[in-house]
Amino acid sequence: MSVKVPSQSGPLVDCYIGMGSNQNQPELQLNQAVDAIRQHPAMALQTVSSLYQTTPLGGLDQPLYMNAVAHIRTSLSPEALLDVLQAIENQQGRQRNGVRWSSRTLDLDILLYGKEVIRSQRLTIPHYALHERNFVVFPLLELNPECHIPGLGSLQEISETLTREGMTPL
Ligand code: A4P
Ligand code: MG
Repeated sequence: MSVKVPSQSGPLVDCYIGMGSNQNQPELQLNQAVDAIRQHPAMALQTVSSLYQTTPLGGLDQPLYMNAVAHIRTSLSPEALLDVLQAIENQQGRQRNGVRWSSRTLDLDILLYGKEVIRSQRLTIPHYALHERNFVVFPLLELNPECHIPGLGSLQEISETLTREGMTPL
C-alpha cells in the first residue's frame, strides 16, 4: 500500500487522534472524519483502530458514543493540527453549547503529538484524560502496543489499571 507523504515541508510527526461521536449516525461521522483526514494534504493517515460503541462518560443522559483512534503522520504544528481538526468538526456540524461533556456529532482530540508535552492555553498534550479512558487506551494499544505516554509511562501498564467495561467492539 502506498502511503501519502504530506505536501508541506517540515519533519513528519507521529500523532494519535481520538475520535468520538454520539449524534447523527455516529459510525458515519467517524468514517467521514477518517475520510477528511485521509484527504488533507498535510496529514498522512497510517491506521485506524477498531470502532467501539461506548457508554457516555460524564453522567449526562445522552446517546451511546462511537469511539476510535487514528494514527497519522503530519507536518503541521500542534496548533495548526488543532485548527484543521476543529475545521473538520465544524464541517460535520459540531455545535458548541458550552455544556461540558454534552452530545456531539464529532469530537477530535489530539491524544499524542510525537513525544511532546504541551501545556498551553489551547492545548494539553498528552490529552488530559487519555490514561483514564478505556475507549482511548485500548484502541491506542491496538495501534501501538509499545506506546509510551510522556510523563506517564508504558501504555500497556496503564491499560492493566482499566477494564473494558462499557465498550463493545463493532
Ligand atoms: N484542547 C486542549 N487540549 C486539547 C487536545 N489535546 N486536543 C482544547 C483537542 N483539544 C484540546 O474542546 C475544548 C478545548 O479543548 C478546545 O478548544 C481546545 O483548545 P472541545 O472539543 O470544544 O470541547 P469538549 O470536547 O466538550 O471538551 P473536552 O473537555 O475535551 O471534552 P472531553 O473530555 O473530550 O469529553 N463519553 C464517551 N463514551 N466517549 C466520548 O468520546 N467524550 C466526551 C467529551 C464526554 N463523554 C464521552 C466522550
Ligand atoms: Mg474535544
